Amino acid sequence: MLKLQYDSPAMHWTEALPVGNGRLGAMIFGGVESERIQLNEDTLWSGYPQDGNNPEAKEILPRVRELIAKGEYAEAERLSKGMLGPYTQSYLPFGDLRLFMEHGNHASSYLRNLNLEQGICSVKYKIGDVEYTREMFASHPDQLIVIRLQCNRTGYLSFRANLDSPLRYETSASEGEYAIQGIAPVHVSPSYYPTDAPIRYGDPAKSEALRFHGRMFVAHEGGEARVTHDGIHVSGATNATLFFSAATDFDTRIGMASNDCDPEQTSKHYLQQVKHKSYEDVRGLHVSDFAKLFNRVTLRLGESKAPDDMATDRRIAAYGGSDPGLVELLFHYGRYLMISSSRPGTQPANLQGIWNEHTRAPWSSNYTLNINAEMNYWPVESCNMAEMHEPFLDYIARLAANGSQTAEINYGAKGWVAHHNSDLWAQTAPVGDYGHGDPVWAYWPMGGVWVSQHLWEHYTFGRNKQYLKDKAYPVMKGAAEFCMDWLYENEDGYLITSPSTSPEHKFVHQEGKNGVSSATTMDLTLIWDLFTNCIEASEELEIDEAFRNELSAALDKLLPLQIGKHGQLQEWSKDFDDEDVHHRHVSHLFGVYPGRQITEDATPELFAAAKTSLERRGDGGTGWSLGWKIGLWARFREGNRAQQLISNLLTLVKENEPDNYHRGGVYGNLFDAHPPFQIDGNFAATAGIAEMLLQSHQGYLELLPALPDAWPSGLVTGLRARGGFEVSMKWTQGKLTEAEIVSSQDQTCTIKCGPDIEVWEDQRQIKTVRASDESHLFSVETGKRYRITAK
Ligand code: FUC
Repeated sequence: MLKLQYDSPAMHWTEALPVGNGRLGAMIFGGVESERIQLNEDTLWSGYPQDGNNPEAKEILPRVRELIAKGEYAEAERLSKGMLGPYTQSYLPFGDLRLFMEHGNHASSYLRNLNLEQGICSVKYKIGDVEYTREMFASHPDQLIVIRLQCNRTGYLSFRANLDSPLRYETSASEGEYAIQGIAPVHVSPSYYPTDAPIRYGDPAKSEALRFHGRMFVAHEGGEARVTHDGIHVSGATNATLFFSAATDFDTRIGMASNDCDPEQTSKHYLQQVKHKSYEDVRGLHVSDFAKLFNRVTLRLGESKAPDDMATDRRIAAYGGSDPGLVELLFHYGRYLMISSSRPGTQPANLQGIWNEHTRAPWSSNYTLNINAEMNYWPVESCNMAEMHEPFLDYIARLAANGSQTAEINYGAKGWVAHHNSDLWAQTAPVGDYGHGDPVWAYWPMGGVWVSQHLWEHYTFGRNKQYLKDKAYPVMKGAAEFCMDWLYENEDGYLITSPSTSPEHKFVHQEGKNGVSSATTMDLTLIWDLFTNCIEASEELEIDEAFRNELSAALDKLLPLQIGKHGQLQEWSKDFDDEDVHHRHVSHLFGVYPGRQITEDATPELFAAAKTSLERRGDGGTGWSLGWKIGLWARFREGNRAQQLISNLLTLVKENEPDNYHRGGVYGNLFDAHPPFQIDGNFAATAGIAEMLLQSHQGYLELLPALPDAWPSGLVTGLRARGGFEVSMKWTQGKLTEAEIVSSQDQTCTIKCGPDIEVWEDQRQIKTVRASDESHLFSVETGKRYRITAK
């Protein structure tokens, strides 16, 4: 069984176990006498829609560009602070559901686990000879968090359950239900912004802040239950089920609070729906919903020596690269977390997915667009969770709507722009409190360009033309239109961006260290990617020929990427030295992964230079940085190196370890540790492992491109590839033995893999392809299964 397991309750939040239905999240501690279930609702953020656009930006811009052209970077940087806007708002905790058990704390035979396939967290222990069990899950079909308590002796279950919150709230008891309601702050400052009044509440009568409401009731067998001002009291029962429901008044359709979304009514509605159902029915529905998604992909990477009952935190501590089962668990955990934090209609997974206990969470637990928000969604297409992508794709449309105003007001530009950070309100203005932030991170107008890659990837994996036409292409085109206005010709006739930063990393020049210059490699590769995707999209749709030609012409004039004095792919348009050669961001390697501009076939010199850059960066970095490097080494077809990065990520980080910008790992609950906790590294690891097994960014399927020696035999089923393919593979002694391919449409399929292969349709062999053949090409029909055997 795929599970995380422990033999004691969580002492810290990063040891607690997450469940979620995309909207509601819970972190379960598993305490014996007092249980804490920390709650989240994904629309509960501080603030309200505000105008952060800054018309002064366009006054300042020409002067900044001039200074950069003259090499006066320090002054350009100082001036560019005037182009900034407000910080984003913060993702908030909802509260805590607490259980106070009336059996004390002296337990034996304690076990706690999280079943990844079923999405159920269980706790089991004995008090004397009486065995107590708890099962907890977040049901997507019923939109509830469900807590089942049971004991194996009639009448021995007695407890109280209540709710509280770090936000302003009150509780009440009525109609046999216990409720909590409150209001979010109108403003929460980022944790890194020093201020005396970081959390501000508005006047509750007039505030535009979000209202929240949560409620629960109990169904029990035996004994009695009462609901009072201090919670739900159950005494002398044998089993009891608590159903918890919550909502805010955020209206997804309009992107703000609305009277049409009464959180009390919504919460009551979901509770009402479940009242006539049995626990078994609710559980059954949840398990079938969850397992259906989870079981789309299976993975076996070899035999593990870890004992079956070994606690997961100890297993992480013992990992030395020789426990492929733990890598399987890490892979599946990313899928588990995605299914639990991003469902159609919910908000996209933020820096912490949906799980956050802090009112001032690290980096506001927001959407950080210069890597982290995109990274969250790297595994969704390849790992067969395409519909989990939808919240992010919908959110990009909201960014595009706000971003067209920012483009107009800040830059007088067409199309739409987004910058470094965003939030529930889809802020598109730069952050930095109008001059507080350092432009090296706060000034980065490429957010819209990067997120647009996701619109295209969703199409290229799924091949739904209607989606491309109606949803993806118009937004991609808007991002490209902004770039067409933003790019300008330098004195050599090349198109460049300016001001331009390589996110968060400074360069060293004669007068010091700065972040702002022109035409960083990241800008150029992001724009190449967007323009190329727009060109291919407009060709597929047979529309917009004139615009397509403009984009092609612009691509031809983009400043070429350059190789620097160390043989590295230059990060900046001049061959500056790095502020920190081991810096966590590897932005200039976007064109290798997740982009597709730099490949061995198309650009061999740049590909080699990019590899040199990655060598120079080393194998360290924050959790998410390690995750990115897994995917990059996979693209370089260096399986052992990718495996080394997985091992580095599987370093146990203790809760009390301080924030670290150089070396990450995972916590006891396998959450990615920057540190602090940040979920993107989990998702990048899952995506990176898939990338080691299957690649499709070059117009063909490459089977097992980066298999490490540590996984000599194994199998994977259900991975997806661009072009609309689903692929399963088996290998032994490091070589493919068998594969199966299903296509979502009639087309030709091109395969690249080590050995000679035979292609079978049913029992009929349709083709033999030798490894030495130019193209491994065969025709496929929609929905048919093609078996490939290696010779
Ligand atoms: C960027 C990164 C940090 C962190 C933050 C959320 O600023 O450089 O490491 O991940 O985003």
